[in-house]
Amino acid sequence: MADSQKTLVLLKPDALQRDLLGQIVTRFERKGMKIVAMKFIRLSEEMLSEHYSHLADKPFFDSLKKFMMQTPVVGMVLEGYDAVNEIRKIVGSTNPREADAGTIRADFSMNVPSNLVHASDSPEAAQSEIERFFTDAEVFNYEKITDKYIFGEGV
Ligand code: DAT
Ligand code: MG
Repeated sequence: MADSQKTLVLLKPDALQRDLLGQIVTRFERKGMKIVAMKFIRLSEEMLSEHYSHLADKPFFDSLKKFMMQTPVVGMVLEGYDAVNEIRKIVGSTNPREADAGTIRADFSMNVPSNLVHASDSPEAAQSEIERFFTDAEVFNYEKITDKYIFGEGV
């Protein structure tokens, strides 16, 4: 998997409450993204203050953190070509009503903060977010029999 990239995804409390975990994971799987880490995470206020530090001065900062602590979230690390951009494309724009049809946010949600999914927005953010939520031992390197079809140069 030369030049592949890793990105961090969180399936938010609304995804869990609405029984959409499977459908969302399926969208990443069907693209060919490899799930290299996955677990439940109970987010703390400290973790969220770091994770959403770019929003610290927004009026919705506290309610956003409360929303994210309502239930555990599902954290995932996905690997594939241009994973950061490709996953953001599949997830769609922040405001679900501005997101393109066919994206997760447009197809399954209508408002913020309940837009179902977090996805890293740059390779730098992906690296620090993966380190924030996962240890090295929790991120797996493994081969799948489909790798040559998905990541190879043709068959
Ligand atoms: P994204 O999640 O697309 O990377 P972001 O980093 O700007 O977007 O914001 C993080 C989350 O904060 C977003 O997914 C939902 C919430 N949010 C953003 N804008 C908001 C607003 N105006 N009111 C309430 N929540 C908002
Ligand atoms: Mg963001």
